[in-house]
Amino acid sequence: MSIESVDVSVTSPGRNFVTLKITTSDGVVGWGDATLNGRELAVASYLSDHIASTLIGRDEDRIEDTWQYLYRGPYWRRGPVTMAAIAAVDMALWDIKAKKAGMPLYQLLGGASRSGVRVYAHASGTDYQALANAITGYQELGFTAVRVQTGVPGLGQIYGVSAAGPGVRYDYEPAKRAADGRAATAPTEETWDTNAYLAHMPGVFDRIRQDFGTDLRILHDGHHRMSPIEAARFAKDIEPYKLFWLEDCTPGEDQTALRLVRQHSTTPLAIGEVFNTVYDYQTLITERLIDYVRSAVTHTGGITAMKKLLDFAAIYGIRSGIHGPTDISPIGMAAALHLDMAIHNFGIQEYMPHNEATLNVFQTSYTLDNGFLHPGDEPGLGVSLDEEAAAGHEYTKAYLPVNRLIDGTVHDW
Ligand code: EZ4
Ligand code: CO
Repeated sequence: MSIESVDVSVTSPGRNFVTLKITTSDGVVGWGDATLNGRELAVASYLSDHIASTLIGRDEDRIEDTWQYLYRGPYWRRGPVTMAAIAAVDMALWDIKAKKAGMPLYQLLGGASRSGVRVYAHASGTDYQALANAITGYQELGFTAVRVQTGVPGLGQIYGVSAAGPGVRYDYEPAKRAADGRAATAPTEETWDTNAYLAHMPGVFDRIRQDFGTDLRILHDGHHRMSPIEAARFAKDIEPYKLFWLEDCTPGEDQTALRLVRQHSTTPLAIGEVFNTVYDYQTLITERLIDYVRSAVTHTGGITAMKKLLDFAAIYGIRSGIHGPTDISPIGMAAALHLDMAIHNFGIQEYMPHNEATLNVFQTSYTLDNGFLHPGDEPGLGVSLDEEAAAGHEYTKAYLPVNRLIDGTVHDW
């Protein structure tokens, strides 16, 4: 049998998603996620203009060969656009193979290493009380791990903090359309002050430990905003609060920055949501500078590449913490859950529930039970796109924000 058609669709049920559909000559359909937040059409074009025709007639069973063909073949390698496109093809081919085998994908990856996947939820609030209410709400739902982000006095809207009031938990969406809901023409801009942040956050973690005790797994995301020495001091300052991890404390390109942080602190470190190949981790893993790999399956070349990356990390005692924000479609989320089930060195999985409109467009079979997700036992990934429903949501350009320091200097967002 062979690949008969390759179709790319872009839909926007509240936010944009790029989906790849591969159909074989005997009618088996595989789905892949190629969503790259704020740069969706670049990946859609890479797939439809450059990749699709090269796949027609290929043997759908040759997943490794197809991966190498798309990675090594075109000469130009790596980068988020290329690797998201390869990821979508890879996911779709694994979906097809598992459907043909009549098994959920995690069975083909070695079978279940656990009964469910522990997830962390996103608790945020513009002030401490709103944050504490959100944490309590998640605990009541059965979650055992939360990422905590809060407003910083003197700053306005910042990354990771829901603009809505207390009680609303599931609504953080950084990619912004225009105020009237139509296509944006440029990113919004936010203001940042690292000194204010560094002064404020340790007290927040202190209050959380006082109010919620030692059992709660606390995660926090620094969104690449600290210099190496700032991050080292921060990681040391928050050591008493025993975080599960500190994420993205320094800019992602600078692997050796984390040597300095490591020298000064035992706060566990996670990084990698903007990475796209194992080479972004080479120094980090071999020098044991991190504790968790944060890549998204969608942005790091798919299941084939992620399995190798996580096996490599396992040799160094490093665990998974796969990226799972709402800009990963339910297809990319399912791919993550099958890997999470199968690998030995699973750490934790990020989980931000998709909105109702998204879940009307994508049919999912994963389930949430008391803070643990399970990918379900349908053959394949267990997720599909309702193409008719998807066609009702036209692509609407949205951008991630741009970030500036108080004096106007462009800073990492
Ligand atoms: O800002 O996915 O840990 N999660 C995050 C995310 C990212 C978005 C960017 O598209 O930092 O919320
Ligand atoms: Co992050």
